Amino acid sequence: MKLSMVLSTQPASFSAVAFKGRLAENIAKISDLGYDGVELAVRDPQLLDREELQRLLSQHNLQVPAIGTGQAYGEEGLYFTHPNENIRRRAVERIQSQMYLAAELNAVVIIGLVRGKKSPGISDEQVEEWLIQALTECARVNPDVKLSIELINRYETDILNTVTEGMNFVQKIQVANIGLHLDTFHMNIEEPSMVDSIVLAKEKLFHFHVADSNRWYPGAGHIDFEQIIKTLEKIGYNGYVSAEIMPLPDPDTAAVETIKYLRKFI
Ligand code: LER
Ligand code: MN
Repeated sequence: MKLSMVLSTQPASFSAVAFKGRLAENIAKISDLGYDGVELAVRDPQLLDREELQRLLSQHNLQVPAIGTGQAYGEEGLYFTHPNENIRRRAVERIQSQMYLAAELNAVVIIGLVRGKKSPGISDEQVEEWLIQALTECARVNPDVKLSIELINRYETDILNTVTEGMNFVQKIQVANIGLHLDTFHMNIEEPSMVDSIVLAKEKLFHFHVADSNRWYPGAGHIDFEQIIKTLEKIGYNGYVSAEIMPLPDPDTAAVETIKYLRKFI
């Protein structure tokens, strides 16, 4: 297992990201602190200078385990289950564009808030149909790029909150490159047992976010990370554990404390 830190490639309103913008400076910092990778939160791949990004990554010897895509929803209102067909189409195209970037970086594409939420007057069956249609259209673009559906707490979305719901969903659609993504912050709200949930996800677990119960750096709240890391080892998870945390008390302290704490177990 390896450790990464989330970096937003540009300023964004989502709060649980320690580092935003200033790519050269932040990539150097994340590498110097001893992280193996940098997870990138990207609103639109078209806005990125990919050559410069690749240069910085190889200069600082960092991998990109995953690309976060939630800003398309948060900043632009694009999502898979929007009642407007044009918006659903633009959301699919945006994720397909993220998949081309992910193929270059060997990264997983995170399906978080871009799945959307239920709208008044739209049946649950319709929502599920739009979601499956969008996901399968994306998955087909490149079967080698994994799409990881993040289980997100009820206060942020009303579609797929728990690992049980996530497993039922991925088993129903049976697409090899569509799996799950867990985040300890959300699990702390939704899951009866984090250990049981990780075991349930097993080989469908494509990516893993950590934050403590208060969304501060691991060690600042009451989540038992030693047990979580042991369980990830037990199921044979060999991907990244990626810190998606608030920049508190300040970004540098949050990043230093995260790695100091997690290196006890990883
Ligand atoms: C994104 O990874 C996440 O965890 C969500 O809280 C986005 O709002
Ligand atoms: Mn997350």
